[in-house]
Amino acid sequence: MKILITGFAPFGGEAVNPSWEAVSLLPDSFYTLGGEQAELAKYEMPVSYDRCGQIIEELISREKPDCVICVGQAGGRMGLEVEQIAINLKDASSPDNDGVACHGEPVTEGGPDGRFARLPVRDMTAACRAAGIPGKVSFSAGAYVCNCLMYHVLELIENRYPDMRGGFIHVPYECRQAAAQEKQKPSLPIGTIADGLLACLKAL
Ligand code: PCA
Repeated sequence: MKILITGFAPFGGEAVNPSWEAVSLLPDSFYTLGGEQAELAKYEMPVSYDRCGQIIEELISREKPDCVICVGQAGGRMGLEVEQIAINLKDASSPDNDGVACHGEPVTEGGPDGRFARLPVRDMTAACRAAGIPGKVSFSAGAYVCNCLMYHVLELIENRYPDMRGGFIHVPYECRQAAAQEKQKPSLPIGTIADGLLACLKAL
């Protein structure tokens, strides 16, 4: 099985994004819990509403993966969160890294309001917790660029790649980011975030 996995570039004034840092620590190849060999193709995504859809489309057509897992930072969350749903909405107080701000626009004009992950979200979070790392299913990926990318992936699955699986995992701050803030925020060491991601992937 080939898995296309992406993390995001830093945004919002942060020096690092734990999603990309953790993805880059993952092994290139491993065995799933079912004994299947999995190969990873890793890419860093820009934090851009307008470009993320086209880039993931190009990556999918180049890599021809069996599964697409996009990973992003969700500062303030306690553990890894496997997203159940992407919504057809772009709405956030902060602009993206291209300076684009969205306040209530759809990801895709005329698209369905929501699209469910094409992943075993419960098995993945259970595997994460079994590895000793906090994880849960989340019912909101927000309405910023992560949700936008997840919506695009699920739209591509529905319209062009019906046999492909795909979805999104949010990760918390890594410890250095939390340590830089005076107000206490939950965080995990970057190696632990990577271990949690690998546990999730092994449940595919
Ligand atoms: N997190 C943001 C966008 C990029 C990232 O890592 C989000 O949750 O939308």
